[in-house]
Amino acid sequence: MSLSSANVALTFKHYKSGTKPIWCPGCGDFAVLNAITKALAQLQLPLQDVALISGIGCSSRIAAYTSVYGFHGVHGRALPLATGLKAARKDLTVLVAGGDGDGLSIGGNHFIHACRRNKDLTYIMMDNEVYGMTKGQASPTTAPDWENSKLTPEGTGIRSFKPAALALASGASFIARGFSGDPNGLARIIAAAIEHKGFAFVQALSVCPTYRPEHAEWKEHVRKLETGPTDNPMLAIQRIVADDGMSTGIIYQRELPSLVRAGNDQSGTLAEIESEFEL
Ligand SMILES: Cc1ncc(C[n+]2csc(CCOP(=O)(O)OP(=O)(O)O)c2C)c(N)n1
Ligand code: SF4
Repeated sequence: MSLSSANVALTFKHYKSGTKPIWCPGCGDFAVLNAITKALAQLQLPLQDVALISGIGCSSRIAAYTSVYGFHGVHGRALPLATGLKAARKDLTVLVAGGDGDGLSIGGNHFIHACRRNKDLTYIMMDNEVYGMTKGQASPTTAPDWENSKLTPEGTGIRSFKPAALALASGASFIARGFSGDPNGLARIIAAAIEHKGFAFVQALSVCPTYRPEHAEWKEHVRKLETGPTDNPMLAIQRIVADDGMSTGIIYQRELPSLVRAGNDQSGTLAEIESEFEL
């Protein structure tokens, strides 16, 4: 019997697997894990109705730390895995999580197309502006003047992506930003993202004390957005470009069509899906 059907109120602890995370002390990913599990508890989603798909990176380990269905995939391929799962199992709430490297370097092409397809997925990008797992290389969100003495001694000299702008230009229908230093605020954003029908993108600023210790300063700069969400893309892009990337809240939310062809309900029982592959 599932916990929910036994009428037990689920707390965030029910959504944790009990496996101890091996993240470094102070890693922002602990707070993102708390925010995701709090959001699931807020929505009282039955454990067996949720799946969390991730790629590879420190942040992508998160799938193992929750008790919902999980798939720790390959680097940069979390979104196509999740898209396939959602196509086959429309009834599941599908969350996707990973790092800025996973989602914007090797997985960048999948990111823009996932936004465009607008499938009902919640994508949480844990943005620490660095490749943590492989020991501190610059990522697509690293500022051009970040001097990593060993690898990029004079900075990359390459302009960084603004993930929210990229998501908007690519067609995402929900765009928000949260911060590991405010797990309750991040949980509320993730809950709203899950409830949104369509592709919801949440950029979770997540500190990496090991390779970006200067991000301890983020807590001085992060602030709440002064405005509520808009459904006007022109207004949204103006707000995103005018901002320094440190404002948190829901930036943009709009109802947009999803990639599901009319009359082609892609869901089905396992037996029905299996029968499609019978020779
Ligand atoms: C195909 C492939 N290429 C490269 C790697 C090496 N690799 C593992 S994690 C990673 C980047 C991790 O950075 P990010 O996604 O930002 O996550 P973080 O570790 O910072 O949470 C890379 C390049 C890999 N595992 N597979
Ligand atoms: S290297 Fe950075 S991102 Fe990876 S676990 Fe340590 S603090 Fe977290």
